[in-house]
Amino acid sequence: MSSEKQETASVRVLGRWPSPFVIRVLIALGLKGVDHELVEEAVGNKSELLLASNPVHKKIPVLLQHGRPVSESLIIVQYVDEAWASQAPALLPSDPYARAAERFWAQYVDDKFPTAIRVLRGRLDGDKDGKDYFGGDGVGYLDIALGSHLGWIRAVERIAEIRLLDAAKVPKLAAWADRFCAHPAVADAMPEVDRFVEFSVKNDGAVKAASANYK
Ligand SMILES: N[C@@H](CCC(=O)N[C@@H](CS)C(=O)NCC(=O)O)C(=O)O
Repeated sequence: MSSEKQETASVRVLGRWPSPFVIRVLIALGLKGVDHELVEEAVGNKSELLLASNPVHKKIPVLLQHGRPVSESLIIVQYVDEAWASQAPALLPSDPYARAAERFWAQYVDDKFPTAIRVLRGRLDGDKDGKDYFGGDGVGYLDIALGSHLGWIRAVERIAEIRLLDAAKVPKLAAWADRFCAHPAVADAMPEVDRFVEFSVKNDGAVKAASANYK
């Protein structure tokens, strides 16, 4: 086994598949081509490993590399970018100012969803360069922060029979969402909409919670 292989074989993510925060981490690892294992946490019964790995927040996701834990999804995505810096693509720009701006908007997504969608939609509409992604020509940090919610957004659209990303009303955002979800690394990491819908039916509260977030 090459040293690179040993390096990547030892990455585990403590999580649960429906969590957008977990999906973020899986997308980042997929983009970097890092072998990893998703260790599913049981609902309502936090594992000893989770409690020991993230004793402050006790939340998923946690990334474990050689047993060393990294918590908080946005911090994990940045960690993945830096720990596998030699593997393309870069998720954050190299320029410190541009990096700060990406991190600012990603944090805004977490703090002010869904206002953030409206603000970022405006950014896409005002983009004269016609870039494919917030990160430029490829999927980047901010794309991952926002795009990780698309599975749930689409499930809510289907269940509640509403259009949240209507191509007639928000063509650039809708096109971005389609492009993002079709990206091979995203498609691998993002569960099918049907799975979210099925999960919602089985867990009555899930879709109500998701609708409140996304509407
Ligand atoms: N800010 C955290 C949010 C993570 C989060 O909210 N995780 C939820 C699942 S989606 C969780 O672990 N909840 C269990 C709990 O709050 O005890 C991140 O970005 O990683």
